[in-house]
Amino acid sequence: MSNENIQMWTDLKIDLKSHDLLLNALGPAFQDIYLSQKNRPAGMAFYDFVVGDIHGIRVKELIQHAKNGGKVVATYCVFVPEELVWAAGGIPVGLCAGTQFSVPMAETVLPRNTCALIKSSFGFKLGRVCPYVQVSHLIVGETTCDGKKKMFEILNQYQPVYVMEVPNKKTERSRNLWHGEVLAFKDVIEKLTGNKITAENLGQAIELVNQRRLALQRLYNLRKVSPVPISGKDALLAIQVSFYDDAKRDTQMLTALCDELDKRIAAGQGVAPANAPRILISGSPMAIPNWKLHHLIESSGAVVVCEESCTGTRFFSELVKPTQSNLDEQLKAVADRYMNIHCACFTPNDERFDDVVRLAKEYQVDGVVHYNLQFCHTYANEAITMEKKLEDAGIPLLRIETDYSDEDAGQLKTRIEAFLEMIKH
Ligand code: BJ8
Repeated sequence: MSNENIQMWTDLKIDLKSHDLLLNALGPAFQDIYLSQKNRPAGMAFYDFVVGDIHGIRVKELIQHAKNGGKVVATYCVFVPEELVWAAGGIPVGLCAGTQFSVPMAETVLPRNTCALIKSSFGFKLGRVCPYVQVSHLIVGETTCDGKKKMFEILNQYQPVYVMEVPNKKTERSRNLWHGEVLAFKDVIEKLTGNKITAENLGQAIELVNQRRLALQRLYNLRKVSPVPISGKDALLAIQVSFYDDAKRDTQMLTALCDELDKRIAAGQGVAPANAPRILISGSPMAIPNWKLHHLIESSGAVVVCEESCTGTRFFSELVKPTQSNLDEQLKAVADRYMNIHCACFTPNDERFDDVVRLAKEYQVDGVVHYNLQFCHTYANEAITMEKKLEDAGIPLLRIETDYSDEDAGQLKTRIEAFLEMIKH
């Protein structure tokens, strides 16, 4: 660890002792789960480097941005329209909330029967172990679920939080409400940054984020091929990094990775044998460093080829419709795009079930694993309907409910192996 980094973390009021423990745990886990994989694309070296310096270079960039008068806006959900932040000269950062490490810290305040994602994110602030939280000027939350929205009230006692109201239905009235929320968010961001959002800078921001979405679409399309040229773990890591890396650089690195995968496909080079079971994971998002389920599945001889989640297709499958016209229409296009994220917070949410059946066919999967974090009631309830829809489509489903700890890893592995056996026969 460089002295420069230690000074930077000290300036950010990081609890260095806890932070050391966090980084010391991450290194061996990454070695075991990622670096031990065989036959990885060379383009993954960039992502390995990013994780190897996870609290270093990018944090330095954000601090430099702040020193230049820029603002950093942290988010926990793909509903927050990042285009507005980029347009006003800010940098949006999707906060990671995927480690068990910070869960016990959160449990000193939050109810234990809260989902791991909420506890992990809150624990990061309480324990002062995340430089991305520390460097951000504003945290933007949303009302997607009760646990989150109540946690944001408490988080606001530690750091400024602004909450966007996400409607629960997809009616015209709800769309209008959401449109109003996007307009209000524009005012908040303009006030924070001191910069006006114009048709010109918003147009550029829409293009910037759309380009990254297109690169991710390309990556996912390449995973439809058999044998698949990249592991599910590596694809997951690439998308997790997209949440906080610079959007332009991210698009470039994704494009380079996809160019390499094209060559692999042309050479018939896969990461798993062509007959390895192909799995789609659907459900709760997996924030970095949550690699648990992918690792269990891929170390059991299958390969994950798609994620229907917010760290998957829901993050990039819809573009903002580019419009040459005025700011009002651009803001409307942004609002419309975000209303097409089929999160389980909506009722009804048939589009998500339709998506999973469609994706299962497009990616030629042998089975779907439905993943929901313990105490997440929206996804747990949708799993019931999902099971029925997939049964009707003749697609096997395994329902997994878990948290971030490794306590149930053995039991889950047994269930996954049994599921894969069933698929093979
Ligand atoms: S758009 S999925 S990122 S809300 S898992 S905290 S729902 S109790 S994460 Fe999500 Fe936005 Fe929806 Fe996507 Fe609550 Fe459930 Fe926890 Fe969740």
